[in-house]
Amino acid sequence: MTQRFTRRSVLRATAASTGIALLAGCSSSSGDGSGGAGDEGGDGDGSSDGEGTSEHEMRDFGGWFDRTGNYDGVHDLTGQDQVTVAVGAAGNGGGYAFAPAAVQVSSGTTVLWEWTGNGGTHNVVNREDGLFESELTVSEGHTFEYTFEESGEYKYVCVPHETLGMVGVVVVE
Ligand SMILES: [Cu+2]
Repeated sequence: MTQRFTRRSVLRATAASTGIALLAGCSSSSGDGSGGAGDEGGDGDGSSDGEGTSEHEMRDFGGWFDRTGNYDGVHDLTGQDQVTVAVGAAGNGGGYAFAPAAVQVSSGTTVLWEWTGNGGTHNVVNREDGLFESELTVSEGHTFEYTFEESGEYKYVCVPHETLGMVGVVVVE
């Protein structure tokens, strides 16, 4: 069921364009099962250099991210009660990105979208299923949250900037 074997080559290609961080996680393959993911702490503001050993599987989602310049694979953030996604992160020609654009979480996880204040007015809209729709606002520090209970893939967009590639997905396992 897992598709891990494709990841290595994909990561290599990705690293060429996004730089550094991705290489760290994929070279050591011996099972050090303990604790890799606990990278809280030192959460400096704004910098978008990867989060250590996150796995970034480059899934296609039916072309969902074809216009999304900042899509860098699915960030595996499973096992956390809450996950934060920036709204108005740098990307797509300005502050027109969700970051990370794609996250994988465990069921029961609350995703918290937090506005950076950059890129103008944004919102977070799950149009496919109509499960959630945030306010349309520019306010830095504004937050919107939704708790995902059922497994599936939940695509969402920023309506004003969708055509620029400001879209995202939450994968719930
Ligand atoms: Cu937007």
